[in-house]
Amino acid sequence: VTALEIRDVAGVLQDHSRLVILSHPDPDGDSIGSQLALCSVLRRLGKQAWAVSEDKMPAIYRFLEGPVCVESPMEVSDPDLLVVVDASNRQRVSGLPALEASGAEILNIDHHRSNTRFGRWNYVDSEASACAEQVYGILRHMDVDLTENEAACLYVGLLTDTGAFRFPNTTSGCLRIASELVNHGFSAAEVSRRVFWEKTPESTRLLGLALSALEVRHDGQIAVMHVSRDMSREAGASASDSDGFASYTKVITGVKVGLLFREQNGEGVRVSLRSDSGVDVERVARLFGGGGHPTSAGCVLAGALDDVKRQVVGEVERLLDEQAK
Ligand SMILES: [Mn+2]
Repeated sequence: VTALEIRDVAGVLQDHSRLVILSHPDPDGDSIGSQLALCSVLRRLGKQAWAVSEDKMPAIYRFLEGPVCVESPMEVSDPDLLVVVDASNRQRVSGLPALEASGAEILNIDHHRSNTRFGRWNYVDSEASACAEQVYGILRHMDVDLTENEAACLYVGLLTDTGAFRFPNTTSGCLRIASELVNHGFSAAEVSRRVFWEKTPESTRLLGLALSALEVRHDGQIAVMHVSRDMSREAGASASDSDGFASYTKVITGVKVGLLFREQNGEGVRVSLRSDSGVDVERVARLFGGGGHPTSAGCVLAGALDDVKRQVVGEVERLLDEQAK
């Protein structure tokens, strides 16, 4: 296991010729943007490269595909390097089991504080606002001129991981990189609109149902929102129609922790936790086998919606009470 400096990452990439880029399940803007941009650049450098996932690409990010698409691990043959982006541990890598038999080693590029350094080489920087920021830095070191599409991919990574430049990880470094990316020709306004303000009618109807059932608890410090299977059915919505709802739990004045509970189509309840800096909700997510960042984390629990709510709200109350002491 080797910890890499940014300049060494470029060397590892250059030393290999058949590279697979993987990331976490439930793809998001940062995982997809980092995968597609890196894959596209590596191909332009004359390498064989694949961006791979076993998970479905959310429709809102499909406009980033074109030069490169996210493929199934089955499409890959004989890789010599597995590049994992934006995943904190080996269990959080979609498609990895299918590729590990190749014997190819792992290069781990990530910005989660909880990263387990699971690669042969590890470039972990928890100060980076998004994995896309790390990828941008690596490509700068390689003196790569980005295409418009590659720049848009990395911009989407920054945009989504900072909640449209609202979260505490919105640093001057991140904004400087965003500015440099916008110089490559894509429209920042158009990208924001596609990612955040283009909802299906079903999604909008579902948001209305979820907002009318929102509750504020614990002296106004915890907001609890849920999306039940019944609500989804009533709105005619699909699973991805509730993506992004978690942000709405944090808009109420005085709320320190926002929680979104989504009943899955299969088993279990998906929980999204949001907070201001100072309240580390990743600790709660980790108690339930999940993870993420201090102000934005998630986990999936087995059990009925009400039971899951009770368990998670209980732990958040404990955390807030502990901090109030
Ligand atoms: Mn990320």
